[in-house]
Amino acid sequence: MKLLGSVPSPYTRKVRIVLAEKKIDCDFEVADVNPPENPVNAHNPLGKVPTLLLDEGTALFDSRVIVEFLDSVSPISRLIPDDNRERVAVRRWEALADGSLDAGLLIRYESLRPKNEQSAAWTGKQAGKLKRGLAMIAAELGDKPWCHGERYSLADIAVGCCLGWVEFRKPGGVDWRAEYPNLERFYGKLMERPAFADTAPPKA
Ligand code: GSF
Repeated sequence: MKLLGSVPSPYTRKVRIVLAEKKIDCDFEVADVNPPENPVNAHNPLGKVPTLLLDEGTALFDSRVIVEFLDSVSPISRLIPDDNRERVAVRRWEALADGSLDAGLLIRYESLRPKNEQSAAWTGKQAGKLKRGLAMIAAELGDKPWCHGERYSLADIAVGCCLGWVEFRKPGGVDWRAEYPNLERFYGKLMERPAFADTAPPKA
């Protein structure tokens, strides 16, 4: 198996953390998806990372499909519960974290366009989504040790990748550490895990 990804990509980080927690061996190849014609297009028409190449040739995307596949191939450290209601709760956390990130990425992509083409209204709309997303994450986590239930799961991984990337890129100047002490505590605890520490985004 080979994972096409990039180090700063938060969705790639989610997959790399799942691989590490589940002790699954996988090659990692850095792929630059910035140019319209890029090496990922041949495997994934969307030209996005992460994309996972299976040994028999199938390419899996996006990160949600990849992590579901990885969790099912090894019984070590199950990260997505079997029970329907529990699974939906964990995947809802993932949708909240990934959706907040999606808004953050749109802010960043907009900021990279020529200044005179940037829309303050568009950026403001995405910033609203990101801020409401983080507010919900902080409120639903509260003082609990984990996002869902009594144990570490994909919910914590997804939220941690969202926090790590928002801190790295600071889209719209959002600073969750200043606003939410519980998220600071939570991210600090996640970073004690080698899977998190080893995949941290580069210092901005
Ligand atoms: C999002 C992947 C994505 O936007 C997933 O895998 O969960 N829903 C997808 N990846 C970005 C890189 S990133 O993580 O910052 C990407 O590939 N962008 C290139 C593009 O053309 O959008």
